[in-house]
Amino acid sequence: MKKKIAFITGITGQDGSLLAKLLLNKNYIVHGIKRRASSFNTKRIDSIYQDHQNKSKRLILHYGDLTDSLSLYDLLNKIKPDEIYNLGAQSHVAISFINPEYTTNVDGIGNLRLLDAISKLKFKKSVKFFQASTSEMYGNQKKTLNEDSIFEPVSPYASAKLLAYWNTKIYRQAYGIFASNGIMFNHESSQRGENFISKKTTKAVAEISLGLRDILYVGNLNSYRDWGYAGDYVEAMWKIMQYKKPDDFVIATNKTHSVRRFIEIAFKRVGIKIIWKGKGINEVGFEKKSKKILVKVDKIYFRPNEVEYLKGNYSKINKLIGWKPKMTFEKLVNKMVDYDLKKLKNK
Ligand code: NAP
Ligand code: G4F
Repeated sequence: MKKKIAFITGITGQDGSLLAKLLLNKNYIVHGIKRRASSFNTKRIDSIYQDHQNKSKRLILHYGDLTDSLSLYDLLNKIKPDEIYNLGAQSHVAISFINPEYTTNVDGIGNLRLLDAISKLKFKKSVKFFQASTSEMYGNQKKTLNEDSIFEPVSPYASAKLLAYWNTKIYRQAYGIFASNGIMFNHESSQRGENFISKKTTKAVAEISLGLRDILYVGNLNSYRDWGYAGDYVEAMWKIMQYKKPDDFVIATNKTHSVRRFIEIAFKRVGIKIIWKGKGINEVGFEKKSKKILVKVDKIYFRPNEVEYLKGNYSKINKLIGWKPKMTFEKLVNKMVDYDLKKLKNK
């Protein structure tokens, strides 16, 4: 049987690397674009790298960028993929306030470049397209969110992603392209970027417990996120692409936890009980036993606009596709702390 061909943007990122592994296990041929960088940016996929000279290789990397229309079109035309997963993005919300134009170019127009390229391909009707949409598009509604909830983005990242979300729907309707949105709530893993709160916390907790660092500095302790496991979420992406028709699906856990709770659980894993004292930017977290201050708030990590509360409802994908998250929140935090501890101990 002919092997399926996938094309992944963002293959060097958290989700892209996990998805590439999933698809290789399913016997796909996987193509991905990596950005030119002055130092190697492929560490998340080094374990699955296959030599260019290997005739039967199933992982093929190309230099590419979501800001470069013609090269995207050329690659798609040559590779003729069955499935395209658009995971490439400037994915940090706080940084989108600092680099808004760039974020809009990559996250918003990047999606349009791909969709427009697909619409010009002879085989456009046989290609499937997945867009990595985000719960950030909902903004501040402080209620459980599903596919029928309205969107009220509050950051340049979220508005760029909303542009991509709508164009995915528009190209589906206008050209009959199989184009689906996964509206994903936060998902983490040991492979998460180090400036997101989950990885930043678990790495700092591991370092503090080994005496390699004194303090974890954070921003808003009181925001809530619906945190799931990235391994479960890439499974959902693949399932959405195998569904009989294109559609939009919330991918979430139906639960929400505060940043404060995340930090408490991470410290608990290394035997430290955190007690909070003070208010606002003067709040600190100290170890109950030693009274040592281990967590401090720094206003540099606050955003000009904050999404205070996110909680999704995954009923639709569960009912139509049979997906549900497997990993619990506490298990996820523990797994991330354990990974960071092991990595430091093996250094
Ligand atoms: P990530 O770890 O930040 O990975 C982003 C990927 O995009 C990296 O491979 C990055 O390349 C690549 N990229 C950045 N700019 C690019 C450009 N101009 N052209 C081509 N590629 C570019 O993000 P993630 O957590 O895996 O998330 C995957 C996708 O899901 C993103 O679109 C994100 O916005 C979306 N999403 C994520 C979550 C979440 O909680 N993780 C939730 C909802 C939606 P480098 O490695 O070279 O930087
Ligand atoms: O980990 P975060 O930076 O993730 P955020 O902003 O929720 O965005 C992530 O999830 C989105 C889906 O909802 C994705 F679309 C997006 O690409 C990304 O993957 O921040 C989580 C919360 C925020 O409320 C933030 O203000 O943690 C708060 N926070 C508190 N202190 C911090 C910090 N965030 C970061 N990054 N660093 C801090 O020191």
